[in-house]
Amino acid sequence: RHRFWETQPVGQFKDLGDSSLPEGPIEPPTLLSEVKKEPYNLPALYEWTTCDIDEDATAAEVYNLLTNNYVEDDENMFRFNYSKEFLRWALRPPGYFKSWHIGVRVKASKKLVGFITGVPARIRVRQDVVRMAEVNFLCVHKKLRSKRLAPVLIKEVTRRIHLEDIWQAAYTAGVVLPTPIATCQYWHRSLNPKKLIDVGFSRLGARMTMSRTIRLYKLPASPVTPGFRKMELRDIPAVTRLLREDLSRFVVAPDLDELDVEHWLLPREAVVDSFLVESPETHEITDFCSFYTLPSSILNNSNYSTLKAAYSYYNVATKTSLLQLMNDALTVAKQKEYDVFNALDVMENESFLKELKFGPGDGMLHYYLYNYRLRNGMKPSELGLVLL
Ligand code: YNC
Ligand code: MG
Repeated sequence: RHRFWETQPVGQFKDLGDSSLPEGPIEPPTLLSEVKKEPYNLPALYEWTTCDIDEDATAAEVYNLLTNNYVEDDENMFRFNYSKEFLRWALRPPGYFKSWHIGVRVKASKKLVGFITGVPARIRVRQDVVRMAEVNFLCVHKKLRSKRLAPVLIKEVTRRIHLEDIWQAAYTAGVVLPTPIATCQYWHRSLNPKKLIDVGFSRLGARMTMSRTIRLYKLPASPVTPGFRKMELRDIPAVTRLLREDLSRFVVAPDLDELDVEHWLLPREAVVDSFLVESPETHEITDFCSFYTLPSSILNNSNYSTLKAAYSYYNVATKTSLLQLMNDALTVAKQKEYDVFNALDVMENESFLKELKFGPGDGMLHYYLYNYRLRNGMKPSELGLVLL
């Protein structure tokens, strides 16, 4: 059934109930000298390229490939529209490898038609902190689909990851592959219900009028928690302590140090937003919330071209209730004119989704590990990892 994935060191469907299989790496590392030195063969019309996303021209090519060919919803109404600045953030974390930003070009025209990336991360699985790659942005131009190019891209990124002596990876996909460690659901909280209904993202509820709907989703003009403010450079040590403590509760979570927190969580305009609560009395940092910005192109609508979406990222509540903290996050997202706030049912998120008027989305997000077996599936609430 999965001609490619059946050949890879991933949990296989046939092994799902087998409790005799050990948790941990499926295959041991090989000697670096045994890793293939040459890139995998592409069909004759295509060639490999390493994409330097810092170059404006290359960033524009990647941006255009993804804008026109990347992930769409099931009904082909919306397509992810990652910004260039977002891509630079996502692809250049501490210790990144340029060689893991891989493109495929048409030899004759040099047109970019394929892409895949990895970035390094330390991910903890139970007690075991593992050096991994986070693999993302796999994309093949619409005109070249179903030609088995994706397995070649995946094998090539795997080879280049192995060359850095890394043997495990984490990734998410909307499709079911062998085999998910967890299956999560997106929930959506309307901030601009009129636009969401106009573009077909949501529908007017039964026995609801537009004005009642607008009132239903109304938020305060500003956050209500005393001491709620934007995260700054000086907050990195306190935020790192708060996050490390919180993430220790999950079965799978990133192992973040201060450099990671500076990169992944220090606010960047229209890329990532982070807020915290500083106690007005003790000046202690007690709570933290964050979201990233990922607009979607609206396909075939004459009034609107983009949906401005915020995605819940890492949140920690110790003194403030998570409910109030997330209502403040919704409030700042509304102030910043986002149309919708999205969240997965990972971590503690279930505890606020219904109460804060999120509605379940259609379509699932499956989480995977490469070359690492986890014996039983995990509940979304046991996952402490958000990939972009
Ligand atoms: C997918 N999303 O099952 P089998 S998510 C992984 N992730 O293989 P072809 C995928 N595999 O089943 P197409 C996949 N989608 O026969 C399909 N596959 O074993 C598998 N869409 O290849 C599929 N981006 O080239 C099948 O298919 C084989 O032309 C078929 O290309 C697929 O970034 C794709 O959704 C996704 O651009 C490139 O449809 C194309 O359809 C496309 O004939 C729109 O491929 C955009 C889109 C995917 C977003 C993402 C995470 C990717 C993870 C890849 C796996 C990483 C493994 C770890 C590697 C490092 C290891 C170390 C160390
Ligand atoms: Mg293909």
